[in-house]
Parts: sequence; C-alpha cells; structure tokens
Amino acid sequence: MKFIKALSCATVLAGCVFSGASAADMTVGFSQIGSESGWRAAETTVTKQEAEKRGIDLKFADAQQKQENQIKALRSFIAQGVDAIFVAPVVATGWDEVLGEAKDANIPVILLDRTVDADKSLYMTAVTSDLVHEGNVAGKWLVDTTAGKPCNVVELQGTTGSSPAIDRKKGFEEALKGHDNLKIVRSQTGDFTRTKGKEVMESFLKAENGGKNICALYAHNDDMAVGAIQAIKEAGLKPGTDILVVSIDAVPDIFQAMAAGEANATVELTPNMAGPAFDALAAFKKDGKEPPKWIQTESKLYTQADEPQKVYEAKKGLGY
Ligand code: GYE
Repeated sequence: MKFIKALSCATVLAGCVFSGASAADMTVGFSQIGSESGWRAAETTVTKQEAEKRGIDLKFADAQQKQENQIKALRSFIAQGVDAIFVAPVVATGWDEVLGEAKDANIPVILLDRTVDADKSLYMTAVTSDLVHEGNVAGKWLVDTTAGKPCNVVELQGTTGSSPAIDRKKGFEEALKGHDNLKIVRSQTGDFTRTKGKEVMESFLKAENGGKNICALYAHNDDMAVGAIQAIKEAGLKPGTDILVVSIDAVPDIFQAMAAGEANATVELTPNMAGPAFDALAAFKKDGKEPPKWIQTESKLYTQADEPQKVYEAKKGLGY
C-alpha cells in the first residue's frame, strides 16, 4: 500500500522518497453520523462527489446516530487497511481507544464538522467551522435586533454531548452577556432533527402561556428551527414576527421560510468539509506535509435582507 510507506517515511522524517502517486490510488473509510438533518445529508452527498472527483475509493458507513456503530466502522476500516479515515464524531467523548488503534496502524484520521475531547496527536486534523463563533453570531444578531427590548428566548440544542451543541450554546450565551433584556427561559435538546424540534417547541409553547411569553427561538440548526416554525404556526402565532427565529446551517429550506417571513436569520455552515480534508490528505501523501490541527471553514450570517428566495434557488441542488 504505497500510502502507508509514504506515511511511515513521514513518521521517520528521514530522507524518504515519497511515492508521487496521485490520490487516485487511495482508499478512505468515512464514518458518517447518519442523516439527522438536511445539512448532514448534503455533507454526505458532497463527500461522495469530492471523492469521485479525485478518483478516491470511498468506503461509506452510516452509524444511524450511534457512537458504537462509528467505533465498529473505524475498526473495520483499520482491519481493511484503508489509507485514511474520515469521521464525523456524533459526540465529543469516548474516542481515545479506537483513535489509538488507528494511530498504531499508521492510518491518519481526519475529523469532519465536529471535534472530539481527545489528544490532538490521535488525529491528523479537524475540518470544522468555529462552532462557538456561530453561536456568537446568532446571539449578536438577537442582541442587535431586540435593541434592549425585554425578550424571553427559548433554545433548541443540538445532540447532547456533541461539540456543536456544547459550543453553539457557549457562543450564544457569551453574546447575551451584559444584555439583561434577553433571558433564556427554556433550553432543551431537539437532537438536530425537525421532528424533535417541533415536539420540543410544542412543549415550550405550552409551558410559556401558549407562546405569548416567548419573544425568540434560537435553534442550533435550521432543521430544528423548521420543525419549530410548524409548531408556532399550529399554536396560532406568527413565526418571524410574534416569535423571532435564528438558527445555523443555512440550508435551502430556511431561506424559503425567510422569504415567507417565518424565519429571520441563519449562520452558514458549508457541507463541503471533505474537499479540504481530501486536499490535506493528498498533500501529506505527496510530500509528508502535515496539515494544521484545525482547518476552519467560513461562517456567514444571512438575514431577510439577503434576498432569501434567490439564495434558496442558488443553494438547491448543491448537495441538498
Ligand atoms: O449543524 C447539523 C448536523 O455537526 C455542525 O450536525 C454539524 C451539525 C449541523 O446535524 O445540521
């Protein structure tokens, strides 16, 4: 396996001659969380497209949201002797052992869109957005929009224990610091899904005087926001005006909601984490060049002022 030779050379850092082969002879195992959201489904589509473009043999494993299935998949990839492993870690803890096994097998691991609480030597790099910053951008938008007006906020958190749920909460709370007019009155996980987002929002509405006490919803992803918008409408309230809606991902459907005046803002997350990951891998394979431990993707705020219908048309088909 040419890549392993190049890898061991890089480890030895001696004067090795790296195989100049292209990425085309590489096999990469990809452990994907599942398809809990429109964004996740797009990431899967784009990853397969990026592999195809590079002639890489991608072995895909869908974990159905379970960490034990991801760990099983990583062990299977190691047994197969793949050249590299990509993993979108469903939660942040519990990875040390299996990442250690990949390291012992000289198989580099790249994290996609989420991070892990493990020694950085156990993975080559993480391709993610700045998740704290995303929460901060959403929070700052709400601070500016409410401009000191009292506002009770409800929060739909992502998957419990996942790095986006932890960091997006942290960033949002940081933005609200010093703005006592804004109060998070309810906060619960909606597991990044539309169904759960709707369900939990229904409970928030019931608990808060039919929603009359709620001024804004912060959802850690657009899918939960879209589910919550349905619940708000069914409660006889107007999402986007009676209850402001701010979320993260910038999937096409949130722009449709914005165009209808039912959502107010979203922070963009690119589904193309695999492109930079494949490029880092190819550079390492070619000349042993280690990438930085974090390859950060952009985060851009979109509001109703950004011609949402046009953005919707442009985004449809980009893997979504
Ligand atoms: O925001 C959400 C998906 O890990 C940052 O996971 C990603 C999140 C994304 O379920 O839609």
